[in-house]
Amino acid sequence: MVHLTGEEKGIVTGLWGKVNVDEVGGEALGRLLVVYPWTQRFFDSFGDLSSAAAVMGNAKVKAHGKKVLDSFSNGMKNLDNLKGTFAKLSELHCDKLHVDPENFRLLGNVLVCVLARNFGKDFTPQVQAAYQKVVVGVATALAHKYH
Ligand code: HEG
Repeated sequence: MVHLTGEEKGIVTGLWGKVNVDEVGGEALGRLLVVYPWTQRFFDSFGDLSSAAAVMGNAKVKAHGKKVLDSFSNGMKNLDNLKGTFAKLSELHCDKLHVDPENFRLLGNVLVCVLARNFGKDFTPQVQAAYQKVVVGVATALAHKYH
């Protein structure tokens, strides 16, 4: 299990307060679908995903990205209990959605890229290190109930 120091928790929650959750979720999910196109197979009801521009402008991608990031935000408030926080969602993604947990890791890294882009020079290596721990922690928690 990942462990964040008190300082890292402060870094992560401090920056998260400035994140535009409505935008960043859609941006991260959209980029996941563009950069790793095989992930589109989970979203065949989302309509036009035929080009990068179509994906990034797709309203369903934006809405689902927001839903995912809201859930991620909930994890940020429960950094000491990620496995408990994501237990139900882990079961859902395994049993009902059949999402390969590797995709959680890919999305986490894409999210770090989006944060780096949005925060520019404020996204120092120290900030990145703290966030990488969080995204690994969330991905591990989401994979925890897989069988
Ligand atoms: Mg998942 C639904 C959270 C990564 C594919 N995802 C959901 C829902 C939440 C969620 C909260 C709604 C659950 C519900 O309806 O009760 N997802 C979530 C998180 C993360 C994640 C927190 C990672 C940080 N999801 C993820 C990835 C994929 C995926 C990487 C596939 C590449 N999620 C997926 C699909 C659905 C959800 C296909 C159902 C979408 C729908 O049809 O509404």
